[in-house]
Amino acid sequence: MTTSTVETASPGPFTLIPGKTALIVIDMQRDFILPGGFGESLGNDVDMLLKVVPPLADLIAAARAAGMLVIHTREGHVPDLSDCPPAKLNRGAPSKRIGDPGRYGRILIRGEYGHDIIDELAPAAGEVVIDKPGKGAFYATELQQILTDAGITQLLVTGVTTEVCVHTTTREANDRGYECLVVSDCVGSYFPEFQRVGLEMICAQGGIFGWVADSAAVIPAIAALPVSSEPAPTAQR
Ligand code: TIU
Repeated sequence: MTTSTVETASPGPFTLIPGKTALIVIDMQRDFILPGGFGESLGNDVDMLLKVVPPLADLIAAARAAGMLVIHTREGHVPDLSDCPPAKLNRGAPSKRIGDPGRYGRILIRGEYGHDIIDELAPAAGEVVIDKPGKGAFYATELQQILTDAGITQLLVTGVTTEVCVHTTTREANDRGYECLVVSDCVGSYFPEFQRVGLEMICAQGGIFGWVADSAAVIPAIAALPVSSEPAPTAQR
């Protein structure tokens, strides 16, 4: 089997295994990325997340070209909020709460415009989209079954935010035995300090949660993989 290695990953080289690696793109939704959405209602500067979009678009394109499984996630809730615990709904003092009307429809509600993924990173036909009520992509979703069915053992982790949904998902994946490489310029935080420390925490202690490398290192490694001939899993949308 022809593998490909990201030599400059921290804490050490990360070898991509063709057919066993998936790209997961976490919560690149209008509600987090665009002004007027949930992220901004929490008091955050959403400009911090926009810079993730160009390198992530390039990474997704490389993964698609290699025939790699690409999985998108969306954080949100059903319209009656029955899947949103009061502890999440009532936390903090946002200017708008989950379910309130916002610039892009009801905030973080499935089916609303703001809940969907930004146009620049729209899922391609047939790509998996996981709707998740929590911060982690494994909690109360079909993700683990999809990965098992596809024979995936490694995840390239991207999306927002680094210290919240990216971290929670990486930790969940690590506990389930997946090897995770977090792509540093393809994850974003509203807080520069959290971005820096969040990435350090992933690969500290010999890679306690996984590996970290930037897209300039990961994209050529993906391009060097043989193109997978496996059929893409059925769309979940
Ligand atoms: N997707 C995700 O990270 N959800 C959040 O609520 N992130 C925050 O940083 N608030």
